[in-house]
Amino acid sequence: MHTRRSCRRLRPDSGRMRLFLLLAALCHGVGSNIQLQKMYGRITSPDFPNMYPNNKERIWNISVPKGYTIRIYFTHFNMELSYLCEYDYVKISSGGKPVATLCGRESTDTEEAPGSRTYHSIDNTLTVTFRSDYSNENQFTGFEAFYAAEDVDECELLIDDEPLCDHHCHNYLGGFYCSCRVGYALHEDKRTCTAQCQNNAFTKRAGEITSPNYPKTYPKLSNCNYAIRVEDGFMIILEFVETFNVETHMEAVCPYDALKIKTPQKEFGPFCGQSIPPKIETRSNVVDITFTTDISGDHTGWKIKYTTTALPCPSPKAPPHGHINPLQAKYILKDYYTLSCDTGYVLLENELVLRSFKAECQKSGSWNKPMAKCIIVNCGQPEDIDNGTVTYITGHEVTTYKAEIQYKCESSFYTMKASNNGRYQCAADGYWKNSKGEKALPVCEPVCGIQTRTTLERILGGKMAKHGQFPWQVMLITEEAMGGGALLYDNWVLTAAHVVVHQGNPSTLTIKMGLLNRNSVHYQQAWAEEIFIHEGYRDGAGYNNDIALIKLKHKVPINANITPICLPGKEERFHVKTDDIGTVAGWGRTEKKRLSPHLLYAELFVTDQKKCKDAYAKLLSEKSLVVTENMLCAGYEEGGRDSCQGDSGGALTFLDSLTKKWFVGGIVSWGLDCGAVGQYGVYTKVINYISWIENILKNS
Ligand SMILES: [Ca+2]
Ligand SMILES: [Ca+2]
Ligand SMILES: [Ca+2]
Repeated sequence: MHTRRSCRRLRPDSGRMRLFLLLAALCHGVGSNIQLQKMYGRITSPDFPNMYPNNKERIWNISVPKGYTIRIYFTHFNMELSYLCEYDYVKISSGGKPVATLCGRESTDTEEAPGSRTYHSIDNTLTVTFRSDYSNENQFTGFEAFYAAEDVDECELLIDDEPLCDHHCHNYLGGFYCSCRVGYALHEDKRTCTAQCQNNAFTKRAGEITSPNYPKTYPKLSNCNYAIRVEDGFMIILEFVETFNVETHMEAVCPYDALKIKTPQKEFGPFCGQSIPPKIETRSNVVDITFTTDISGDHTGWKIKYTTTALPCPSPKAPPHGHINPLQAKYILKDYYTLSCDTGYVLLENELVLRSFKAECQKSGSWNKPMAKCIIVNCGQPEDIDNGTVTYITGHEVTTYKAEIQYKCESSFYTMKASNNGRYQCAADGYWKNSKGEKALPVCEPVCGIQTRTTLERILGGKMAKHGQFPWQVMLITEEAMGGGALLYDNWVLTAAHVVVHQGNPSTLTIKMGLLNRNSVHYQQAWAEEIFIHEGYRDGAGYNNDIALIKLKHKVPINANITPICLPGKEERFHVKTDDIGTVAGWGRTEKKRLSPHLLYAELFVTDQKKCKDAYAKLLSEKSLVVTENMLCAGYEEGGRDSCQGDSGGALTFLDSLTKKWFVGGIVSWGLDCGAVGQYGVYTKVINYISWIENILKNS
C-alpha cells in the first residue's frame, strides 16, 4: 500500500499558495519543457519503453499553423493508477483549457485511460504534461503517443449560429475563404457580402426602388444610395408599398439599419421597423435615398414607388373683400390667379393702388408675388366750390366709399346751377358723384334779376335810382367815353358793341359796380379779361348787332347792391311786345345836356316796330341808319323820357311776371335827339342773341 509522505500532506489550500509553490518546486524539481512545431510527431514518457522514473515532469508544447487543429492518440499507455490520477498522470490541454487527465491502463469509474481514443486540440496548440510522483507501487512503462496537424473545416463552423461566410465558403488546408454572388462584393472583413448599390440614378418621372435582394433578406454592411432627379418644376412623391421590414431597436432610433430620404431642403426619416412609413410629398425634384445596414440580422427591406407631379403653389387665400379668380383646387407651374375687390374697394400692393393684380405659380412651387390687399376706396377731401360750402353727412371727414357730403351755396344771392341738389356720394371709382352720377362740382351762381328795393313809380323824365333798384348796373369808362352795362352772372358784363369797339386794351377799361353816384369812392372795381364784340357789328355802318360781352378777370361778390340781371328765356313771355313797359338806368346826359352825377332811371313803353321804323325812315333817308329786326324801340310818342348819350350799353329790363325776376330785353344802342317827339330810343334786341351769348359764355 501507499505510504503517504510529507509532500502529499502539504497539498495546497487557498491560504498557503506561496508555500505550496515553494514545496512543489522542491518535490518536482526535475522537469523540462519541450517545444514542438512540426506538423506531426511522436512523444513518449521518459525512458520509454522502459519504466519511467519517479519525480519526473515533462511538458510538450505542440503548435501548428493557424487554420489547423492537433489530433493526438496513444499507441501505448501504462501509468500508475491513483484516485483521480493524483500521483502520476498525463494531462492534455489546449487553448488554456484541460482536454483530458489520464492515468492507469484502462478507464475506471473515476479515472480515464486513453485506450484507442483520439484527442483534439481546441485551437492550434496542444500541451501534453507528463508527471510522476516519488514512488511507484509497480513497474510502469509510461506512454507512446502520435500527434498530427489536422485542417479546420471552417465552412462547417457556426459562430453565433451563423456560418462564417455570408454567401459561399471555400475550405482549404490551413484556412478558408469566402466569396459572394454576382452583384455583391466581399466586405473587408472577408466574410460579409455587401451589395453593389452605390450611385443608382433614376431620371424617369416614375419608377420603383427596392432594397437589394427585395423581398429577400437585404445584404449586410451595405451603404446604398439612390438618386432621383426629375425636371425643375416637378416634385417627387414617394410611396412605400408591399412590405417594410428594416432592423430596428426598441430604445434607439434605427441604430442598426436605416433608410433615409433627403432633399436639398429637408430630411425624412430615418425609417426602420415594420410599419410602412407614410407617403412623402417631397416638394423637390431632387431626392437622395440612402440605406445603410450593419453586420447582422435578417430583414426583407423595403419597396418604394415614386411618382412626380408638377409642384403646386400654396392655395391662395383671398383677403377681406377680395375675390380670387379662377378658383382651383390646385395651382401648378404657369397657373395664375387674379384678385379683384368688392365694389368700393381697390387693390393695394406695397402701398400702391393697382388696377389689377395677377400672381403666377412658379416652378419652385411658390407664387411670384405676395397677395395684395383690398382697401376701401377713398375719394379724399372734397373740393371747395366758389360761393359755396361743403359739409360731411356720413361722419366728420369720412371720405370713404358711400360716404356722403352736402354742398350748399352761400347766402340767398347764390343758387345751385341746374338740377343739382348738392348731395354727393363717394363712388366706387374714387370720385365724388352727385345723384345723377356726375363728377362735376356743383356751381353756385348768383341769383339774377332781383331788386332788393322795389319802389318803382311812374315818372316823367329821369328819376334818381336808389340802392338795390338796379344792382346789375355797371359803369364802363373806356379810353374815349363813358357807358353802361349789365352784370351777367358774377363775371360777365353785357354791353353795346359801340361802347367798347375802340377799347383796344381790355386792361385799361374801368369797370365799376354797386354805386349810384358817378363820383362815389364806394364801389366794386372789376377788370376785364377779354372783350367779345359781335362779329356782325360794323363800326360806323349802323348799329346792327350792337352787342358785346366783357369777361371779367375775377368773379365779383354778389350782394344787395351787386346782383346780375337775368337773360331772357326761350319761352314766349320773354318776347317783348308793343306797349310792354321796360326800365332803363344810366348816368347819361339829361335834359340839361350834361352827364348825370347820380344814376337815373326811366320807364318806357315798347314802341310798335313798324311805327318806329317808319319814323326813322323819314328822318334818316339820307343816312345809313336803319331800324332792323335785331332792334327794338322804346319811349314815348310825345317824347320826354328816353335814354341818351352816356347811357349806351345799359340794360332795358323787363319784369318776368311769372318768376318776378328782371331780365334784359334790350341794350341801349342809339337814337337821334334824346327825348324828342316822334322819336324813340333804339335798343339791341337781346333775345335775338341768346345763342351768341351762351356760346361765348360756354367757350370762355
Ligand atoms: Ca508514481
Ligand atoms: Ca481549412
Ligand atoms: Ca442588420
